[in-house]
Amino acid sequence: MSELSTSEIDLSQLKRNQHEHHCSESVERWTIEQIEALYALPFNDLLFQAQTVHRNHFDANAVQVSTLLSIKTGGCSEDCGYCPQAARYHTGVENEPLMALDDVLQAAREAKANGASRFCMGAAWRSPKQKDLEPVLKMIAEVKSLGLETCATLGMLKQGQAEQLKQAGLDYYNHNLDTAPEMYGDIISTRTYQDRLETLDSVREADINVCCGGIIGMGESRSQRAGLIAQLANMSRPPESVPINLLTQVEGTPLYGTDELDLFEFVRTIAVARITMPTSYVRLSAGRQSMHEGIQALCFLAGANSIFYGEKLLTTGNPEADADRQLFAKLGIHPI
Ligand code: SAM
Ligand code: DTB
Ligand code: SF4
Repeated sequence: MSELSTSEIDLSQLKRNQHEHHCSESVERWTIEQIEALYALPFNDLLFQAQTVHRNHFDANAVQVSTLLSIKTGGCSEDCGYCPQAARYHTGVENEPLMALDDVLQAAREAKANGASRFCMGAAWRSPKQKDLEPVLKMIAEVKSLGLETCATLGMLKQGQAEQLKQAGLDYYNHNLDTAPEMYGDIISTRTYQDRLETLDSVREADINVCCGGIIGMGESRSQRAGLIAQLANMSRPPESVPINLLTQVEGTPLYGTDELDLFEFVRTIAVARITMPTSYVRLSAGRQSMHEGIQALCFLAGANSIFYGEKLLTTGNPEADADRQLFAKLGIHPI
């Protein structure tokens, strides 16, 4: 049990934390104990705090809308225990070549016509080879010229690659920490937490916005969920975009069959991310297909203000665009 009483995690504490954030690069803004104390609040108190923080920084009825496209699917050499695209697991996902530029642009035009403001291109690579990066740079430049924000998630970056992506017009790079440091080795063995932090540093140094979050529902403890949030919130600059994914269990992956997370715990995680990262967009990411509209509405109340929009994530399903339009209309949410 945490020794902090919940009254210590009040809004004045939050304000102090935010102040420190602007004054120092090295302050540990959030301890795991403080984050656990947020998790332990009565649900309504937690949501009230999160919504209050949210309203101080954002339009409470605006949700950013991104569309994902898997530009290179399957056949990945890594062993991420959640991922249907790892070649070593038998999930039915085939190894496909990099998509042709015209097909990517067609998908981007459709995403824009459907109301997306950002187009995220994902590739099942450990790290892009230079010969693979060249055509992706072209895709980024062309997608950008359609008037969309661009995002890419291509794995670890080597020296100089982030700069090339920036030059091509990349607005955001997605690279997730996925879980708390002490849980990480149980999920992935083919690259380290430190590798991930180094890629994130290169992205920052190249002046590309950072999109970084994780997955919950992988069998972690609440304290480990708090550990992931602490890693993100204590970055010298927290990520501009924080995707919170609920594990989508895919048959054939090692994490298939993990006990399902209580969805109120998912909502709590969104609220805790919102409170600890007040100026970041918090994205309600994978897993929406297994969430009733009521749970999604609670996530928006808890401060989620971004979603993936369109029938598919990378290889798994996402709610129909029509269903999302209706949900937004019912909640009076406008897409941005
Ligand atoms: N290969 C690159 C990498 O790993 O950085 C980019 C694509 S990878 C699929 C992007 C992220 O998707 C992962 O870091 C993970 O957080 C998320 N993801 C993958 N499979 C998932 C699943 N089954 N459920 C939830 N999130 C998942
Ligand atoms: C992120 O955090 N979630 C997205 C995106 N970044 C690339 C991916 C979710 C993938 C879900 C499993 C799949 O569709 O393959
Ligand atoms: Fe490969 Fe990325 Fe999937 Fe890991 S998450 S197996 S690196 S595609």
